[in-house]
Amino acid sequence: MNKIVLVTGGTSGIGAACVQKFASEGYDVIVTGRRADRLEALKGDHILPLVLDVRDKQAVADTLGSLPPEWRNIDVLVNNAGLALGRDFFDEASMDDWETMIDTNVKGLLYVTRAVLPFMTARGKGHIINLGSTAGKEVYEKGNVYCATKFSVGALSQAMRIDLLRHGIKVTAIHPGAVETEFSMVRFKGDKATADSVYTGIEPLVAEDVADVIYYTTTLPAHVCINDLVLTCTQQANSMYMYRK
Ligand code: NDP
Ligand code: 8X3
Repeated sequence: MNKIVLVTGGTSGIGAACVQKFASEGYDVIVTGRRADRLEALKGDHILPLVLDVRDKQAVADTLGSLPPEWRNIDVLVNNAGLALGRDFFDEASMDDWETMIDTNVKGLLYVTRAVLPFMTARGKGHIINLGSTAGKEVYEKGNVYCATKFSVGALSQAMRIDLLRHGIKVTAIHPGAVETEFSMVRFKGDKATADSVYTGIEPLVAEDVADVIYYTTTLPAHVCINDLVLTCTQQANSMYMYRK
C-alpha cells in the first residue's frame, strides 16, 4: 500500500511542487486549496483534490473528518497553505490583512493539524511538516504580522514536538528564505513590478528546491527527525541580508 501525504495549499508554489514530488515518489496525495479549477486539473487515481479554505474551522473538521477510509492513514502532513499580505509599517498596515494572515497561517494550521492528528495518533506514527520562514527567525522592517505568524509556526512546531512525543509523531519546521512563487504577487496584490523586484539581482530558491528538502526529511529512518531546518538561496544569509548583483 502506498504512503499517504496531505499537502495544504497545493494549487501553486511550494505546495504544488510538493504534490509533484511526493506523487513521483509513489505517494498517494491529498491536496487542498481554494481554487477549484486548479485542483480539478490535479485529479487522478493517486491524487485526491479537496476544495478547502483552511480558515474555515467547521469545513476543515467536516472535510478531513469524513475522508474516505482508504485515505485516512495519513503518513505525512505538509502544513503549507499560507500567505503574506502587504508590506507596510506597523502603524500603517491594514488590519484586515493582519487578520487574514493570522487566520490562515496560524489558525488554519491549527485546524488542519487537529483534524489530521486522530489518524496519526491511532497508528502511533506520523510526520507533520510546517512551513515557517526565515521571516520566522528574524523580524524585518514592515514584516510585522507576517513575521509574527511565522514565529508562531516555529513556536507551535516546538510545542507539537513536545506534546506529540508520546505518540511517536515527528514534527519538522522548514524555514525557507526567498522562493519565487506566486507569494509576492499575492503579497503585493497583483503589483507585478513590485513582486518581481523581490527577486531582482538574485537567483532565488524555486519551489522544487523546497519540495526536495521537504521530501528528504521524510526519507530518514524512523528514529531520526529533522526538527528545524532553514534553507536560503546562496545570495541570502537570513531574512535581512541579501547580496544582489
Ligand atoms: P503561493 O502563493 O505560490 O502558494 C500559496 C498556497 O497557499 C496556494 O496554493 C494557496 O491556494 C494556498 N492558500 C492560501 N490561503 C489559503 C487558504 N485560506 N486556504 C487554503 N489554502 C490557502 O506561495 P508559496 O508557495 O511561496 O507559499 C507556501 C508557503 O510557504 C506559505 O506558508 C508561505 O508563507 C511559505 N513561505 C514562502 C516563501 C517564499 O518566499 N515564497 C518563503 C518562506 C515561506 P489557494 O489560493 O488556491 O487557496
Ligand atoms: C517569505 C520570505 O522574506 O519574503 O516567508 O518574508 S520573506
